[in-house]
Amino acid sequence: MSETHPAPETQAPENDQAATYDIEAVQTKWSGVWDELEPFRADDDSPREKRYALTMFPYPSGDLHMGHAEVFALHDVVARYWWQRGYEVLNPMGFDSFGLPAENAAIRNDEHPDTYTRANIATSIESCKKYAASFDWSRTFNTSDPEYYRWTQWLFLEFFKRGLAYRKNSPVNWCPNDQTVLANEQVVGGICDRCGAEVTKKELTQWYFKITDYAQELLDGLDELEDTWPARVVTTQRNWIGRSEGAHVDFAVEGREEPITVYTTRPDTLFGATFMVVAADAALAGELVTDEQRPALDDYLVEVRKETEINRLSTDRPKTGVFLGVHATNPLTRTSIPVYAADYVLADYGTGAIMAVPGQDQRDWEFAQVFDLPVVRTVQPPADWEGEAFTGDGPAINSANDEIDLSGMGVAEAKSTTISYLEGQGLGRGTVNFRLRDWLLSRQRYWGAPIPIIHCAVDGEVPVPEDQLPVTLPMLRGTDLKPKGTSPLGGATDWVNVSCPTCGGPATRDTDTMDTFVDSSWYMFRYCSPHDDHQAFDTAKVNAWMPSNLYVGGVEHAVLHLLYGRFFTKVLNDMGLVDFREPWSAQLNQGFVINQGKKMSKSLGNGVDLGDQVSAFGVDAVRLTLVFAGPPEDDIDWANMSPEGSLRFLQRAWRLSNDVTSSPGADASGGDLALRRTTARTVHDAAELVETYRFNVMVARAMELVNATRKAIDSGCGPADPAVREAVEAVAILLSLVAPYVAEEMWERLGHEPTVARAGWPVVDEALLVEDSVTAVVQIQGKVRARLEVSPDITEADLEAAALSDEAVVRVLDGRTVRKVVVRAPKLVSIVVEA
Ligand code: ANZ
Repeated sequence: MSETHPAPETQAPENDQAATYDIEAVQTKWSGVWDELEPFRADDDSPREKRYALTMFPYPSGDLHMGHAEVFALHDVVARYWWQRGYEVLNPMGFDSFGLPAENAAIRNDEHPDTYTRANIATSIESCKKYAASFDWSRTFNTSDPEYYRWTQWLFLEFFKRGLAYRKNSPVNWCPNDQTVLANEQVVGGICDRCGAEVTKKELTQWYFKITDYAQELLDGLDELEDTWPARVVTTQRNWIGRSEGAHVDFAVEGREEPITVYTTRPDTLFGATFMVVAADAALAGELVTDEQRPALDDYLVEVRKETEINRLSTDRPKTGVFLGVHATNPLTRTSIPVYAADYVLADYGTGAIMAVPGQDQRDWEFAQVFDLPVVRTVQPPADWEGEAFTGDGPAINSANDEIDLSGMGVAEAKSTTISYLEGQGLGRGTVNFRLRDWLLSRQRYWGAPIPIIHCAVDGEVPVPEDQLPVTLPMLRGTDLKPKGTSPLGGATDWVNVSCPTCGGPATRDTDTMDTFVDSSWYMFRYCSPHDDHQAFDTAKVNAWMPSNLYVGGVEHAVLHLLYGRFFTKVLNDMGLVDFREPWSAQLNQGFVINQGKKMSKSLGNGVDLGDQVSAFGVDAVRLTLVFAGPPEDDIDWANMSPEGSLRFLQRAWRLSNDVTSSPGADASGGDLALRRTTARTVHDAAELVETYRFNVMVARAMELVNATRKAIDSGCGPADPAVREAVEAVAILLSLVAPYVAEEMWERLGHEPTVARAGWPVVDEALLVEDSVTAVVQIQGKVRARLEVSPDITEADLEAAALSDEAVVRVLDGRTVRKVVVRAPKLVSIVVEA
């Protein structure tokens, strides 16, 4: 690709410092050339080593914005660098095209969501191409295409067959605005993360993926990602999975056969359990309550159902609850303790019931104050302790009976002693608990992949036979799609009513659709064989390309998408369909593009339009500005950026390519040594800087090289020196990672065939990296008196001699007697003289 041909005749006049290139003309010219050459088409059969550069595919909500511009520019540095280093690079792009915005737009405009989706996708692709993102467009797809969601449905059925997709009735998160259920991951602080409405609870039968089966493994897998994933993503996932170690303890209930089992992380405090609390909305509360107390519980439940989870767990709310009319027995103190129902215990965590230890748990303490219940401390607080519940470590007190004595033990020892005792007595057992819940995947909305299940009165939940996939969406549009609490698909009766695949009797289709996070949990596999119509993906190809070597995207996906994709990968590995268990080896999170210190928003009127920026400064200058702004993880305040300055730099770099007068292929070995060293050092460091994601520093170094080359042309070796050509070619290749249009233009002016994107990384002559002199400092009485240029391997004796014979040193010594000379070759000579 880098064969040479004579330099074009259209060169600008030498040293014409005012010459500039025509941005529009350059962009149009090279877009056409790249369309023809397709330099970024990934070849499955290439003998080169493979690299997979993945960036999170967008939701097609309109045209590209500054956020896309940033992430694509950063991501492209790495993808293009890998090509230059000789890898075969898979860098695909597609669209996560199911979801609510298209559906809401369809209702507004009385059209089909597909119309809106397709129009946006076409605009986005055109903009991506103009933006010169190095995606392989031959592999693109949309998750809303039946050719794609056919396989989403197939995967759902595979999960179903393995017991990993199931239906259950339970209280779920309900968004009253979007009229659909939400996964726990989609509720942030009690608020719907899509529309901002307050989320309530509703009792519904819904589909779940059994992600909890993989809780421990999802946690363990993080260990191997620790060095290559952003620390905050790893920590967020760990916390979300939320492993805790504790015990299940059984409390016998007076007048009832089954005990109440609680989950506790503090079995050591069991002697201090003076009452019990059951989640008011757990089935257990209804089972335990006496007839006398039932009306009180029912009244209370009405209040509880209005509360968000976040409020229920908050520590600074007055405690409320209802006595259930029953008592249980503390298995260690053997005393009778009352059982309450309250909202601060959640129905779907642990067992939905707790032993309350007011001496050691603040919420229990507060509850005990309201209901006037006894407090028994079981851990001795420090002497100066003035607080309420003491949650720290300390010696156990009040913790003995005739069989077990914890007195004086610290928390850890008391825990394990208690667990052994309970296990021996059959009263409890040590256990591990996870905060992670199963993934609620069904949605009561139209624009998603239909759940491929048929409900039959005789055969129950029957999978749609594989040869009948995909179950395509029935044609609904406009107001038919209005949310009404149940899925709009229910209204398409012709579509809903089918015969049972097993018995042939009357049956109905499941009318829910899958959460869009199901679509995006496996898209990275599909890119490896995107048009395969026999299978979801080709295992051999996936194993050849994956795991992906870098995943670039927003930190907002730390839990949802990144956890679900990891879960899918583990299941697919268990199915024998992929030979790895983590899909993304390394990850980079970009910051936000903000303006005037604030998030861009319509209401603040501080939005920056990408199209306007590109029109004013060109694609290259916008990309360069975004990459040069700072470390990729940091936010970029556009108000502080200077795309004008970026453009000026690019023009300066371009002018260099006009000045070179040596021929392509000229031997640089006899060229100006200083410039050759600068070029070699820059290229060498640039590689390391890209590999460690310090792209901004790489750009700064390219800028320095441009300045050094300009100096060499104007006042040093002149434009004919082959070292100048070597430097300018290096500049073009470095710029090809960031500013592809101007880099291509330079490359052509330097007499090469397109494309610079595949020219290959410049070969660095290692000898040029060796410094041939270092500066040695000579001090007399601690004061620097001279600097000597010496060889890096000078001996101590030679360095001492050189220092003592230096003119400035001789002058300062002025004949005084030297008492001591300390030599640290090659950098320092320190001379001490008689006072
Ligand atoms: C007694 C105890 C004493 C507790 C003590 C804590 C401190 P993590 O670490 O988050 O797993 N708990 C158990 N199930 C609950 C539920 N469904 N709703 C609300 N709280 C629940 O928390 C486990 C602790 O949270 C358990 O340990 C239990 O209170 C409470 F000094 O048991 B503990």
